[in-house]
Amino acid sequence: MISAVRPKCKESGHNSQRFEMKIDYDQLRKLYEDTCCTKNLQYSYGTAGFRTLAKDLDTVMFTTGILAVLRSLKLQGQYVGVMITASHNPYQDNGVKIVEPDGSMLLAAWEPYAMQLANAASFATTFDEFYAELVKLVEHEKIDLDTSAVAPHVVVGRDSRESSPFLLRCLTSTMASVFHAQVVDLGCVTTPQLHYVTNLSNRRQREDGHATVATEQDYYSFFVEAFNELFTTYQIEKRLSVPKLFVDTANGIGGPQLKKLLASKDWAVPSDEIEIVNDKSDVPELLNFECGADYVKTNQRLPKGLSPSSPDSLYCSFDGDADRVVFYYVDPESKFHLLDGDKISTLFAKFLSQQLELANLTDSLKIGVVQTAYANGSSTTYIEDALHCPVSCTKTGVKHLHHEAATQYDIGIYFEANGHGTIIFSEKFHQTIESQLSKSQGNLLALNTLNCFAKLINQTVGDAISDMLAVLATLSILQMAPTDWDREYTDLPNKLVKCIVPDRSIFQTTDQERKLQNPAGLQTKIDSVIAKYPMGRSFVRASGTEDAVRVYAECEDPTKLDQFCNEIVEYVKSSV
Ligand code: NG1
Ligand code: ZN
Repeated sequence: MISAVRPKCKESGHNSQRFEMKIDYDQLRKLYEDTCCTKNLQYSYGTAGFRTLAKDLDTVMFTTGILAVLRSLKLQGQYVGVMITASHNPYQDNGVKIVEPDGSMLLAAWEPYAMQLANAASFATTFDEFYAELVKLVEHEKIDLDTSAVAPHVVVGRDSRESSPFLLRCLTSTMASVFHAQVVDLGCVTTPQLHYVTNLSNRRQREDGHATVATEQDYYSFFVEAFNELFTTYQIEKRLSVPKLFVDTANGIGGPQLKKLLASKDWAVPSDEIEIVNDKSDVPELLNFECGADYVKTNQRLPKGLSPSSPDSLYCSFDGDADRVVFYYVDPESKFHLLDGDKISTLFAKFLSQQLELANLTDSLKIGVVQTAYANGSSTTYIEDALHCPVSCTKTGVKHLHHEAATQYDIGIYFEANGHGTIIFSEKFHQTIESQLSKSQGNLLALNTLNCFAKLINQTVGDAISDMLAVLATLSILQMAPTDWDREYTDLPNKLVKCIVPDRSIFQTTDQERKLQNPAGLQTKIDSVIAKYPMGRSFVRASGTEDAVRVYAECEDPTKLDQFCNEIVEYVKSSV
């Protein structure tokens, strides 16, 4: 351990005299050689962390484990989270991402470190080349590796993939043995549960020096209580406004976790009102296969395992790690209607604006909706013109939306059209509501509703389970059927296609990804196509998670949509 200090990395040419790596060099070397089998692959830490074929992730897991420990040491030993998941990707894939102590995504300034360390291990011909990179990072961030004073703390979780237990061993191999980290393994959890537990563990430690780490059980208790409180506040009989909700859990981890929540002794809604389908999380190859949020959103049809029942029934689909949810229903003419992330954010915006108005707080608390360019144009018009709420547009990627929602609004509602989103309530929101309630001032029902609703939302990250409960509560309070929700506005016909190009990195954008700067001249051509289609809007950007360029198009006339989109695609193809 601290005894075997490596003498200043002589072989790697690293010549710092100031710095000593107080870790077991030989042990680290042995684990590196045993674990890092995948070599010469370039890794990039994108919006979703690292994500690729599971068989290629051993090296990345090893270095990400080290980085999580360093992040915790940098933050005085606070709990840092690590989630092993590839979300909606097929079962052969896997991935990993680091979570900050407050439950948000890894600080952007540390993403390059994640890549440097992974690529150093991937391309190094000797262990010392990798070690030199590690030393450089530790020095640069001035991290004290003397764990006798502060031990690093890490919370790890994984979704239901078959490859995850092996990858977990690669991830944690050095944590305790080399860095003396306290590692809490949550086992199989949803991504939002990992975020929630990481946040709660740190809050407990900070607020009352609580030595025990939070658990999955805390999550169930908290959200069930919040749901029940909201229903009690409203004195609604504990029945949903829809006769039945079918939940497609994509054969992922959302299935078993939702079942645990519904089995909580305090859960009061009759069990026959919610039915879970596609819950075979123990059959690896079924994960996200012809089901789940991504499948339903992309194909705009019912997933496997569901057939139309009554038009009053509501359906929803989670993705594989349950951080996204989309809703839908089928009308009496058997037509499928999608209620996606845009519809969820507009429902919440309508409900919360009403409550703010009832509580007479519209002047003191600012509510707003944050979207990306993928939001349907009709939703933006509806929020601005019908709800009179401000709308912000950010780049794709939850961290951008999250940041805007947290910094610009007291109630910042953000959702990507694909169903990933949440609501951030500011400190001022909590103080204002608390102060009004303590003085018993104003409309107590509205104040209590706002208070309870804020608890029902997982503010650390988009959460399929918590968002689903919040939608059910909102529909019940507003006494809305799925058709009423859908009727608030009508989506413009739209299309999203993938274009495979030799090098997607040449597609550089500006204006929150709505305009291309490069390839030169392409945007002018796109603009000339858009001008031909009434209510036309289109943009092109390189995907951050796939080796492709995405083309989005929407226009008034559904019969012209394919032609509109194809014209843009042709210009994209001819520009490379
Ligand atoms: P990319 O591949 O960068 O378009 C996709 C989604 C994002 C987000 C990330 C995962 C679309 C169009 N894009 O990003 O919204 O969910 O994956 O973090 O759905
Ligand atoms: Zn996901």
